[in-house]
Amino acid sequence: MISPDKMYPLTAHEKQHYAEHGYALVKAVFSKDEAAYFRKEVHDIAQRLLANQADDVVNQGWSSGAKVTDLPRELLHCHNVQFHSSALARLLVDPRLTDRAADILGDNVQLHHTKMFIKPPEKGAPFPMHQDAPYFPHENHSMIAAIIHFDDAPIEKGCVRVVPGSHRAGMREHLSDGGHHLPPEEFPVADAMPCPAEAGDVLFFSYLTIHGSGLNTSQEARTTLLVQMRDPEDLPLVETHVSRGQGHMLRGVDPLANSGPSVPSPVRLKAVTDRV
Ligand SMILES: O=C(O)CCC(=O)C(=O)O
Repeated sequence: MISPDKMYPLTAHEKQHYAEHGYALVKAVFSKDEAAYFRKEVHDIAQRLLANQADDVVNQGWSSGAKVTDLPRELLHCHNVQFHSSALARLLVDPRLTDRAADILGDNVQLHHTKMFIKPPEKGAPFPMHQDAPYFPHENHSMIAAIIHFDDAPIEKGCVRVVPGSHRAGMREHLSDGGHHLPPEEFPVADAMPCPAEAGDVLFFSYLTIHGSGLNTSQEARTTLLVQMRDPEDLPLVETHVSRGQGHMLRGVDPLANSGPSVPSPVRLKAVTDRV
């Protein structure tokens, strides 16, 4: 049933934990069966992109992964997954996700961007510790990430790690060689608090919370979808990190929306192949 009511709030403990530590791991937001379904959708996207030889689907986790390890590393990723799969589009407006997001950032929840990550077995690329804020700074710092886990992410799979309470100290100076990151010797990934999760769990955290992740050394892939969301009245300080689907309302309304022409979506031209 579609309803304006908030049906899936955070618990009082989760809210208090988020306020104090800048993150909350919410267990079993989605069922194991749903997680398996979404996992397949994500892996299918990766396979289609690889078959299409799409740019940058598979990389080394950008050059910043080298700040964490010298070992071989690989990451499959894709932004804007809701344009690839209707299952993932539906997931973005699911009240089990958006009601909880609303408990953190306010009743109106607007999409900033999505990105899927598959950290392959044995060499799944790590992320050095960083805040997301330097990538897309906003006036009121309402921005949050929700990392939806589609398979289990124990420590050995390179689960996300956080520095609890770090959101309270505001935006920090970052190094920007190979993506924004904090000095690895000052903020080693191994010293951060691991957030091991199971398929169906969602990790919410502020874009000011320092986070990163280790190498996946296990025999299984780690599959996640990151959904970055904001209060639509919280405006960006710089025009950067603009993506397809940005501004889509996931819950509530956009009080600042105007009636101007919509931004045209990219033209899709059929590739000329040798099928003539
Ligand atoms: O999924 C991960 O391992 C970390 C991702 C991350 O830190 C980011 O995308 O900002």
